[in-house]
Amino acid sequence: TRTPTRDDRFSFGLWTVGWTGTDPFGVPTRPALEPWEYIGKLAELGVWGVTFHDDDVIPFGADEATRERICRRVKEATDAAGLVIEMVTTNTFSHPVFKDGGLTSNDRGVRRFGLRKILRAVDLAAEMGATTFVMWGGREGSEYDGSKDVYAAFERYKEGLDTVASYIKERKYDLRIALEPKPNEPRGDIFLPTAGHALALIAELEHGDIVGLNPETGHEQMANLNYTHTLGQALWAGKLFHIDLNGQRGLKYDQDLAFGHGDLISAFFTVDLLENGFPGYPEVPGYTGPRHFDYKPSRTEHMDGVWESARACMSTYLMLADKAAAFRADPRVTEAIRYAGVLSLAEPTLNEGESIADLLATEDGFDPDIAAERDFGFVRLQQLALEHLIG
Ligand code: 3MF
Ligand code: MG
Ligand code: MG
Ligand code: MG
Repeated sequence: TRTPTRDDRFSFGLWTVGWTGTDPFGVPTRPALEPWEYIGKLAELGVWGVTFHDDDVIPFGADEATRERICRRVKEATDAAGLVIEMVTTNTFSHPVFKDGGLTSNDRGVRRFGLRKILRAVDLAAEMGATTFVMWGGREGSEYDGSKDVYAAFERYKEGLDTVASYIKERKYDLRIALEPKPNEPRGDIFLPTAGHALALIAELEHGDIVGLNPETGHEQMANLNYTHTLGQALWAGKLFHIDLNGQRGLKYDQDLAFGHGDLISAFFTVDLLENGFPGYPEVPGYTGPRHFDYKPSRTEHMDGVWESARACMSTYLMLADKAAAFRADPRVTEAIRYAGVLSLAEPTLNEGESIADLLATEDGFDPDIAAERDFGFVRLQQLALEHLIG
């Protein structure tokens, strides 16, 4: 197995390795370390960057002096370790004040407080040199339909996002917002349950040009969706600003397993897309951002197991990248892809300059019954992928 290096651009949320094992049914199973201890250890593992929520490093409600002191210490630690702080985000879900949301709470005072907290985190992100500002609205939603005016909620979501985006522009920060969709948990239903919902909201924004997506493997899979398709559509839309890689086994609570420990075939094609882009469009730049992990080291593990699991995320990614490269280079795969017609999907359906009338007038000698006899060989292609994956 390859050892990760900075060139692989792996990054981890401090809240991932920093998770002490608290869940709705149990207390912590591991100690909490200081932010700089995680930073040093991650650097040793070959990680390139770290990310965090404001509250992961600055205690909620800390005074200005404490905030300053901690921020300086975190920045010094990452600089000393040679790590990049590539993304910073806000926590608008832990404190009870956010129990009905931050930007879409029914309580206007809470919304104003939430917006101030987010704007301050934007300043923090810029100060730390981050280029992405993720917004996961985990408490934006409801349990009961009668409790929320959905029209108003989207008005307020739009107002909030446009306020944050216009602040970034006004301050001339080199920052882009990445919305993180999730269908449920902790709310019964969360607004922006899928990447598609988030793209639809972005299209309605005034400052949507600097707003994109941060799709998480498990979040899409919790909605029974195909994560690789989500990444593909986000890339096509020019909106794949950031990613949260992890593992999820089917329709359950948010498992946040190590990357690859959920649906392995899906993980293979996720890595294939991230590393090799679209087969029919070699000129289209694929994803160039950080390979960011958002997972939870299972609460059964000691601290050693925490580092083991962080290493597992990276090494699985690298193994899959090698296998995807071998898959793409295999002449049998090239032939199966040709046979399957994968590349011909890149050809426009209309001829250049052809009018709709021309299309309607020609039959091209096309016989649907003959075309219906075509074999695509998709199963053979998939089996070749599997051979590369586990063979
Ligand atoms: C929850 C998440 C969040 C977000 C985080 C970063 C706590 O399911 O995935 O992690 O990723 O807020 O934006
Ligand atoms: Mg998550
Ligand atoms: Mg998750
Ligand atoms: Mg996430």
